[in-house]
Parts: sequence; C-alpha cells; structure tokens
Amino acid sequence: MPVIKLMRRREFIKKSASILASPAMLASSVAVANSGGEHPQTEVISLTAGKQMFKLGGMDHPPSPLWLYNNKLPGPVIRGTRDQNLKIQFTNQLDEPTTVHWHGIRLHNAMDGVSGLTQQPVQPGESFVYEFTPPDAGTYWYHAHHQSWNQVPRGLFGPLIIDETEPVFDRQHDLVLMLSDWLVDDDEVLDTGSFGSPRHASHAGRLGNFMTVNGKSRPVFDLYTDEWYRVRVINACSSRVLPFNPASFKASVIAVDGQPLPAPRKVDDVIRLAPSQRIDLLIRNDSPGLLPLELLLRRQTFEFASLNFKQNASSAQSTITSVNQVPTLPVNNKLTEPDVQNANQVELVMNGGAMSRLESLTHQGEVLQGRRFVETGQFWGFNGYAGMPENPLFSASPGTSVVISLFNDTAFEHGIHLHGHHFRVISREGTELVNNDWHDTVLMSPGEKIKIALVADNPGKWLIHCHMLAHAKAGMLSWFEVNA
Ligand SMILES: [Cu+2]
Repeated sequence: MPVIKLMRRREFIKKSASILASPAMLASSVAVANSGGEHPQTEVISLTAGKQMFKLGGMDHPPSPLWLYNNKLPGPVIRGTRDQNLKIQFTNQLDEPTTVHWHGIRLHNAMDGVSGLTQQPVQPGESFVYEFTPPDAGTYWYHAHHQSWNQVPRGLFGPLIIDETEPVFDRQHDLVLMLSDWLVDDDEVLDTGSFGSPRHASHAGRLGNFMTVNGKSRPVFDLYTDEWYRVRVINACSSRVLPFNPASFKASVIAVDGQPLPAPRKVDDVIRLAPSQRIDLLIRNDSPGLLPLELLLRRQTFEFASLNFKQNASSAQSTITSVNQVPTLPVNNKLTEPDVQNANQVELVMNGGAMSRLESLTHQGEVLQGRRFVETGQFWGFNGYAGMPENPLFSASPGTSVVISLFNDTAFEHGIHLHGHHFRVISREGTELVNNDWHDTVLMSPGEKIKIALVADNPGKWLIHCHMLAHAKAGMLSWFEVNA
C-alpha cells in the first residue's frame, strides 16, 4: 500500500499560520439571479475549461500546470434553486475533448455529460449548453466526464449548490469545503508523469500526497460562537476515501449525497466518505477558539482545515441561526420509494485488481489473462467483464423498482456511483439498515455485500461505475437503461 503522507510534518508547522478565510471569501460564487418581475428569466452561467498555472495550496507554493474551470480552483460555485432552470454555457479551451457531468443531479439524460454515452465530447474551441432543472436541493458538484481519470485530478471540478426554495441558512452560515488530494513531486508541483500509471490503476487508484480545501492548504474559517452553521463537505479526490469523525467537529450530519436526513443525526464514529460523496454537517460551537477539522488516516491524524470561533459582537447576527432551536432542512419530497418486495433483482460483483484471486476478465470479446491485463490496462470488472459492455447491466421500464445486490470480491475499496438516480442503501452483510439513507454513491469495503434499492424512473442510458477514477478507466464501469 502506498504510504499516506499528505504533507511533511515540518510543512504542517511552517504553514499552520495559513490563510484566513471567511465563508464570504470562498471560491467566487456564480448565482443564478432572477431578473425580477412576473416572469423570472434564467441567467446564463459561463463556464470555460482551460489550462492555467496555479499555486496549489496558496501563494507561498510553487505553480502547477492545472486544468481549471474559469481559471479557478475549485471551479466557481454554481448556485441554483430547486425546481428552477439552470443554464450553463460551457466552452472548451483545452487541447483535448471534454464534457461536464453534474454529479448527483437527477437530470435529463442528454444533460448528464457522459462522453460517449449521453453526448459526444465537446471538442477544443467548441461550446455546449447544459440546461436542466434540479429537482432536489442539496450539495452536489460538477466535474469533467471525458477521461475523468486524467481531467479531474488536474483540477476540472467545482461545487454545485442547489438551494432550498426558502434557504434555511444564509450565506454567512453556509460553508462549502471542497477537498482534493494531489500527487505532487518533491518540489510540491503536480506530478503529471504518473497519470495513467498501471500501478495506481490496479491498486487503490491515484492517491495524492498533498491536500487542498477550496484550493488552499489548511485554511482557517472565521465563525461566530453560539450560531448554527451548515458545512458542506465534498470529496473531490479522484481515489482517496476521507475518514473523519463528525463528533470531533462538534457536528451532526444533516444530509448525505445531497439528500437531507429526516433529522440531524449525531454520529460518534468514523464516517468514510468515498470519492464524489458529500456530507452536510450542522456545527455550532459555544466556546471561542480554534476547532481543528481532522482526517483520521491510518498512521496519523491530518488537520485539513480549522474553524476559528469568536463571539459575535454585532447586534445584527442572523435570527435564523442564533436561536436555540436546531435548524432542520426540508426533505426533498420527489424521490419515489422503491417497492423492495416486488423489485427486479440485479447482481453486481466487483472483480479484479491487484492481490485478486481472479484469473481472467472478458474485455471487448477477448479473454484477458496474465500479461494482457497490463497490456490492455484493464484490471477491474463488473460481473467478469472489464470496460463498457455492449449490453446494459439491466434494462427497466420507467417506475420499476430495482434491488441491486453488490458484492465487492476484490482486495480494495470501491465507491460505486449510479448516474441519474438516488438509491437507498437497504442492507449491509445481510442486515437491514435502520438508517437506509438515500445515496448516489456507496462505498464498499473488500469482501462486503450490500443491497441498494431504487426506482428506475429517469429514462435514458445511465452509467454505473467506480468513482475511484483510475478504477473506472481500468474497466470498472457498466451502464443501465430506463426505457422511455
Ligand atoms: Cu474502484
């Protein structure tokens, strides 16, 4: 296993006096404003992918050759409102094709941004208009979905926040923390030579050794005591699982993968957030001082950011957030409950990878064995098949309930993501879950068996894949179809 060393210890100390940031200083936000009057009009958001030298971690770091949206890291916060149209004029100024995927949004299939499945990639110099009406408020994100293994870990990602019709938290009490790890060389410059490494692909994926939060190294956020904050944590790492204990942040969990929980949940245990997953935390601290936010890595804790609480001397503090009553999020009420008893049953077994018992995988009609795994770069499979199969994993008529039994028959973790749908995780290891939350991605440990349930209600061809992006490239992907 690669050594997990996100930053040298000396660097921790040297840079601990890092950049102060307030919620208002977060990555510049692109809001969708109504023009007023009786007929609100959608403002078109401009999003451009391009190359940019960028100082990963802050101004005192060396520049790295990144690929960014609107020259920012992360890309601009795109904000919309539930049930209101969003229109994004995307332009590709890279030297290669790309697409944009709106992760977790249950949108029209043609807008899902999956290169080769839902659209042709946008060629260099060309544009594409993405337009959709998000049915769910919550924390989402957008990222490149053409050769994601190469484009996302170079910086092509940003937060996508869908506000409730009547937001519960004002902007001063609503933080976005977008975490990303980077594989850097000894000079702390992005290591571009290792993209596509077979070793990464066949093991745990491309794991970084330098962490940024909103593009900065270990930022400090100034907050007020005695007030409620919503902290949206987005795992934008291309392969790294983020382990943390919400109780150590004085936090309870209020939403997972965009969907609000029925009530705030106290969790005094480690949550392992898979790449692409989001978790919304409710935080209030009544004592002034620094509150570190830590990842619980195998050999050490790693402080990725901290919250600096001080008393609010202003009398103009928010009435919503300073009251004693715990703020609660309205439930997104449009998800249809799956009928588990009468559902179509689908089996999905993950296989392959290093240290595997598997001897062969089928790839484009060829049986891969031995050296052919390395020669083709295909190391992983679903149900014994590596790469995009000709036939879908399943096909369903709209409104069909589907239960997928997943079995991770490999030696590594995988974060399995379904496009266009949310699903309930209903059981683990045969035990029905009390908290059968809605997800768009689920993390699976080696050897684990889980069941998920969904209503296939969004017509189109949808990708299902591992969100360890090097694994998806190396074969761990398939698709399912909901008939029109
Ligand atoms: Cu995987």
